[in-house]
Amino acid sequence: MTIKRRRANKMAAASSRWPEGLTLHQQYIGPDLRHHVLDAVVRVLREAPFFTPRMPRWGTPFSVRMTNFGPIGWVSDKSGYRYQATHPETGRPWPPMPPELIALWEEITEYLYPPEAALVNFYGPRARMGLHVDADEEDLDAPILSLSFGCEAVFRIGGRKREDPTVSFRLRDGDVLLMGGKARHCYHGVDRILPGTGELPEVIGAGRINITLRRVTSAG
Ligand code: MD6
Ligand code: FE
Repeated sequence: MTIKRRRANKMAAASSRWPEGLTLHQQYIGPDLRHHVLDAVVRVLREAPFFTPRMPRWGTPFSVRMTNFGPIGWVSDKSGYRYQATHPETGRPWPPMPPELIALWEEITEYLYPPEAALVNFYGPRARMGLHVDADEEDLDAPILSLSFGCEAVFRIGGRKREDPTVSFRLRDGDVLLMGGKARHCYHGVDRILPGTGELPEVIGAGRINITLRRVTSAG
């Protein structure tokens, strides 16, 4: 299984469609870190429960539910996408970013400044995320670091234009995806998750958790 997985990954990486600056670290998160991070997610939910983001203007709900850690968090509603310091429903500040996540960011990105937002996405069995580019950050040089837990996801990434050719691969429990360089500006999304392929703590529910760590403001 591992060999097959590595080969698939190599093949994807060798593909001309694999964006420069995209690195998949498969099964990077060991059991201890996994435990700490998922524990932190369970705790965050008591203070900052999942909310349902909505599309700007029309207010169509996302199928993915969200919450955040850190001084600022990403939200979306009829008035648009943005970062803000408080939960859109409780009005309270987001819980602090767990130190383990800051350490992981430093270890993998080697970026000079720490992350300010950790967006936690929960995918139930039927949730997906359409093709998008993350562009609400002021610091667009900073990479985005993405962590996956629970069920497998079919992740797709293309180029700077929506119609550019794409490459797809699975994101599995414990995988860490680094999106830097050119990849930072590429369209990407989650086509679907594969129900029954992974476990999460019962209070979270069945599905997938994705955490993206982001530097938002331009420092210095
Ligand atoms: C997800 N991730 O994996 C959705 N964005 O559930 C993202 O949209 C994403 O994984 C920027 C960088 C990495 C990502
Ligand atoms: Fe994204």
